[in-house]
Amino acid sequence: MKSITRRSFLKIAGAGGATAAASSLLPAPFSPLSPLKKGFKPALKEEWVASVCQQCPAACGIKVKIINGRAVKIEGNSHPSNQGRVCPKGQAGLQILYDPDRIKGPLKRTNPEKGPYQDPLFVPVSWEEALTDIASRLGKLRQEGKSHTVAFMSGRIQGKNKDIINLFAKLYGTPNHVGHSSICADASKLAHYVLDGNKSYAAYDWDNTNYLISFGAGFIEAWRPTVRLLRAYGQMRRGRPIRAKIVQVDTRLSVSATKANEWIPITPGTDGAMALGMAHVILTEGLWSREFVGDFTATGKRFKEGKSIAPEEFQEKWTKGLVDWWNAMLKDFSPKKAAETTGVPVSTIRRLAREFATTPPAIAGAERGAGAHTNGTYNRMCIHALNALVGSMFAFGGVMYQENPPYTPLASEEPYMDDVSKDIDAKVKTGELKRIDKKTGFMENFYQDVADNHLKSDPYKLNMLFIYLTNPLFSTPEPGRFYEAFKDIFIVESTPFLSETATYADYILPDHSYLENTLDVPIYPSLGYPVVGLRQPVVAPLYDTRNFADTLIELGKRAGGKMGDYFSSLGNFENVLKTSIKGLGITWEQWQQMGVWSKGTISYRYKNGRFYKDSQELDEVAVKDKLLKTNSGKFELRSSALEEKGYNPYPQYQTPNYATGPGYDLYLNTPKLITHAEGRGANVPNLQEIFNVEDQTKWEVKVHLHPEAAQKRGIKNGDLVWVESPTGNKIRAQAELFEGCHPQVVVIPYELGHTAYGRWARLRGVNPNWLLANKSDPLSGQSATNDTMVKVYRA
Ligand SMILES: Nc1nc2c(c(=O)[nH]1)N[C@H]1C(S)=C(S)[C@@H](COP(=O)(O)OP(=O)(O)OC[C@H]3O[C@@H](n4cnc5c(=O)[nH]c(N)nc54)[C@H](O)[C@@H]3O)O[C@H]1N2
Ligand SMILES: Nc1nc2c(c(=O)[nH]1)N[C@H]1C(S)=C(S)[C@@H](COP(=O)(O)OP(=O)(O)OC[C@H]3O[C@@H](n4cnc5c(=O)[nH]c(N)nc54)[C@H](O)[C@@H]3O)O[C@H]1N2
Ligand code: SF4
Ligand SMILES: [Mo]
Repeated sequence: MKSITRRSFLKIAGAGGATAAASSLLPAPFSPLSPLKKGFKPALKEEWVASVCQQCPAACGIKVKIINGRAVKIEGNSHPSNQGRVCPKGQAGLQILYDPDRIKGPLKRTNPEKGPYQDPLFVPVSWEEALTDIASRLGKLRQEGKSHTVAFMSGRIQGKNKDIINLFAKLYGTPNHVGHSSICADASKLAHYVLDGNKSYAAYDWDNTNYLISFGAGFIEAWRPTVRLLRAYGQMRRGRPIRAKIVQVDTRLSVSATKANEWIPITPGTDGAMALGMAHVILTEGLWSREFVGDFTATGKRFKEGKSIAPEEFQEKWTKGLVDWWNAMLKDFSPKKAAETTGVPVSTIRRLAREFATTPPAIAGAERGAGAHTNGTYNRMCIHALNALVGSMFAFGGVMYQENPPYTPLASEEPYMDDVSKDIDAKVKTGELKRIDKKTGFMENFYQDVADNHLKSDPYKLNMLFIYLTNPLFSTPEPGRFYEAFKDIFIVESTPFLSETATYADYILPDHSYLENTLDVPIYPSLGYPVVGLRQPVVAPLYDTRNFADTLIELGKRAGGKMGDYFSSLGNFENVLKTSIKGLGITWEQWQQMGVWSKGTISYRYKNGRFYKDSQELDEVAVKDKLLKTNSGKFELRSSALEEKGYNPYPQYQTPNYATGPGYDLYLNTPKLITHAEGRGANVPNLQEIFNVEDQTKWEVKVHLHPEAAQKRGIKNGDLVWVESPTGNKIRAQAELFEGCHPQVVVIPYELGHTAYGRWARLRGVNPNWLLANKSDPLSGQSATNDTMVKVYRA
């Protein structure tokens, strides 16, 4: 209401008309009447600038209203993903830009002691002084043969800045660019890779699907991209004659669950077992897609519980290993067994399996609820296998992958590698030199283990660490490990905010805030076709800050030698982007004006047993090349990729390796709410004002417990309780009794509990990560966020 009033007021004022009626609608303290009376002039210059949001990874297109050089309003731009909409986090972006606690220029630490209670005693320095010192330290370490002890840790890295970090690391001579993907959602990507050859999140044809079963993915509050999903939800439920059915499998009654047709509470970590039970039903009841999966060679044959099938009895089409999977895993995994494991009734598993298989096109989706467990990859494989059984891969209304944007590649760095960088590169390739995270097998990163490895000098100690858009002292399990580890590392932070990690920095070389920054931002897999937004400054930088990519390019130039030559040839980051977008066929000016480039169409489709590119049928070779990229070119239910590396190749259920002990009898769940802007939303007042729509809390978190669990412990609504975990840490907060908690689950939303960051975030609420044990899925490296058990008692 308020905004409408204000807007209509501006209209009237702009037209120079009477203002009394409009102004009387405004509450007194905000009334612009008085300045107007004193000769207030309507805006001199009013414009909209297109850019890209950074409050979460969804990369929505935004347009920002600028009046006389000041950003006053954020709205959605016409971008294919968000189509003119933004979520509350996107709206709140001005509070990032105009945050009074932003770091206003480079800072240097003067207190040599680092610790949770140590004031860094930062003093302002010039860019020149900071860069000269850092460049000389880098040079010295390199000369001493320690270039590999320099590392980068990065978080929300969206576009070509990733290439810049990787190029810097390669030319300088370190294998250590550790991204945060292993505390994010790597199990999903790996499950896709081992089954269908695509190491990627999937895209989904939401508008045309008729059935979604979501295993621990926050369909309309998290997952990604949130606004796209909110739009899809509207379309699925109201935008067409036949409504899609949505089933939310979750350990709590989330907003997504309340908005679904059904909420299926499940024992944490057992989603894979439920999916296996469903697969068993689909096969024994003959509900699989004959066109995608194939069929028995003889009529009348069936899958029967407990009975093996001979391989020659079944002729597969686009899957491979179905019979082996059935014999090894599925034949005995009856709905009864699935029910015992998951706590979901047999009749429900049966019914959902039947619905899923008979309501095409159907999607089995999942995210961190199923994946952030020690059995995360296998859980996700069981779920993703359902998509193959019903023929949803690349189908209309089904699951797809997304083409990458056709960027023009940057000049190859190979000719610019000198003896040091070549030597490091060779040692990494032969395995002689490990990364600091000691990632193995399929892992992309093993971020959460960096602290322990450094502390144990295994494989070595780090000397220098660059931090970009990540906050390990807050976001990791048992962050105390990082507080200990980072004491003796020389840290260069790029944050515009004094985060927990920044309090350990030796230098802060502050990045622009996102509304002052420049970056290409491709969307996550979602629409099925590539879209790249341009994040561009909507106002001139308020302070003495620099784009982190430009800071690195500058340090690269100062390295001299071949590395210096390479970075000099790049020039600056804007040039990098201008070169890259040539392949997109858009000019810089067009991109600036539109804020987005999009391919606009999905090329690849599957229909009735055949694959097509733009209606041209593909042969098996093309399918293997473009779509089912496994060794066999099939959806491998017996994964050759896993088998090659000596792992059990089947989608299967393994009991999670919960962190527990005597008396730890409740599972801890620390989900994201829609107001969660990664770990950065605690310092945004407008988001804190609406923080938790479920329990109506603002500026704090409560410990959610099922009333029965509370009663057993003598806990009443509003009591202060301790939550204690096997890490030895405990946190205290108010209890909120909620029937929407699984009776064995404690829910503490993730976002608050900062000891640093800014005046609004600091010392408000609790950070449940102090309770989480550092456990991981050995296949993907995914941090097992959901596998810690706790005890709860009255404080
Ligand atoms: N609002 C918001 N959205 C975001 C982000 C953000 O910062 N804010 N960040 C984005 C990022 S980086 C990511 S990785 C995605 C993650 O997206 P999601 O994975 O969807 O988000 P989470 O909240 O981590 O977990 C989802 C759900 O899993 C449930 N859950 C926990 N344990 C279990 C279990 O054992 N089984 C089942 N079935 N459910 C369980 C939780 O209750 C929660 O509802 O979100 C993205 N979208
Ligand atoms: N318990 C629990 N833990 C979780 C999750 C959960 O659901 N529950 N979710 C996990 C997931 S999915 C993810 S992706 C991670 C995210 O965790 P992180 O990768 O740590 O990301 P953030 O917490 O958002 O921290 C980003 C940091 O970057 C800095 N920063 C902010 N803006 C800018 C900028 O514009 N430029 C630069 N250079 N720096 C900036 C700030 O210091 C900020 O603290 O957390 C994980 N941790
Ligand atoms: S979904 Fe993410 S990118 Fe889109 S407006 Fe919300 S916070 Fe911004
Ligand atoms: Mo994430």
